[in-house]
Amino acid sequence: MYGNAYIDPNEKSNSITDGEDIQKLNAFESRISNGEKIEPKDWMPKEYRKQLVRMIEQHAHSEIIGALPEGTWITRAPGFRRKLALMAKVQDEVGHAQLLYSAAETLGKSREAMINDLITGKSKYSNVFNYPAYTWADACIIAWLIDAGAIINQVANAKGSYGPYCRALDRICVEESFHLKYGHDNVVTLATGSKIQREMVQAALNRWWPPIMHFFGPSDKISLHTEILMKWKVKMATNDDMRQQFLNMYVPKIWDLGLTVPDSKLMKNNENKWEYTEPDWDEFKRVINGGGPCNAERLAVRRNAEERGRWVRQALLAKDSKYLIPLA
Ligand code: FAQ
Repeated sequence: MYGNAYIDPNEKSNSITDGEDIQKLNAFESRISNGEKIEPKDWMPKEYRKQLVRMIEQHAHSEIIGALPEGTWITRAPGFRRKLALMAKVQDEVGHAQLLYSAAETLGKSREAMINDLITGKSKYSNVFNYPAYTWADACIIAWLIDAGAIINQVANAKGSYGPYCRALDRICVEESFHLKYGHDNVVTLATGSKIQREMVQAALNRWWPPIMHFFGPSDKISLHTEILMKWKVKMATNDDMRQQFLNMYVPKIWDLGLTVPDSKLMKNNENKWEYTEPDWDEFKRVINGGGPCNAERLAVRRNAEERGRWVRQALLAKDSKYLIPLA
């Protein structure tokens, strides 16, 4: 049903386009520079397929794992309206994972293989979801600023070259824009509330700032994949450009609320660029490789869900299932 077979990510190659048919490669690259979309059955270099599977799969994992820190606040959200809104948001995030797993499947890797790579710790997912949401304010900062970062990334990449990923991102961005408004409304409520509420939201912002700075990926100087992904229009902005865009859009909004950013070096320079303390990339590497405060807990939840849901998947796949037609 889908495109060619999945390419082994461990395969060794000297150059990323080694062994490719040069005419096909040129035609592929000129389609991309003309702004055409590449579709699952179209010819594509192995490396393009491999990079897309890696990136879309990590994105899908980030959405289902990303549902967990906020999910723990559904029962404790202040007031019925906020519970309903949070429940809808968390449900949306899981839905985004479904869209993204489907997009990745078009490249030939099965959903079972992806889930298996997640729960065995082989695949990565976004650094930010390996931190705890201690208070309601943490859940609000996630919904405002993490969603804001995600939108910056996704709006850019939705204009990229791979059709199924771009179409999934278009839909995701629409839903994320509601999340952003919901998160902003919650943060405004806390920042304009009592002294305790203001302190609580400031403390949450202080906790989340370093992971948010990491969220856009390592600086361009040390990023591994940016060059080829930009060339093939999978990524439409570099990690540093996305970080700058986020700072441009959200630092003024944070300051407007009377909150402070926990970085004494943060300022705009003469070239209208933000300067900031270089994020701690050792901490980033530790967290994305399984050593963050919540990695083990997050994967344990997914493993448990996988085991408990096995009978449902088996029942759905059983050939001789008899369906009961419910009485009216
Ligand atoms: N976390 O060479 P680069 C969301 C890894 S969705 C973990 O620069 P690249 C919705 C990277 O994979 C959030 N790992 O990589 C939501 C690579 O490792 P590898 C997710 C990271 O691909 C909101 C290595 O570092 N969004 O939040 C991270 O060119 C609220 C080298 O890095 C996406 O996935 C990171 N932050 O650029 C849900 C968007 N950054 O694979 C619930 C799609 C880098 O070689 C609540 N992805 N790494 O072992 C992308 O745009 C890109 O993959 C980047 C990284 C920009 C994330």
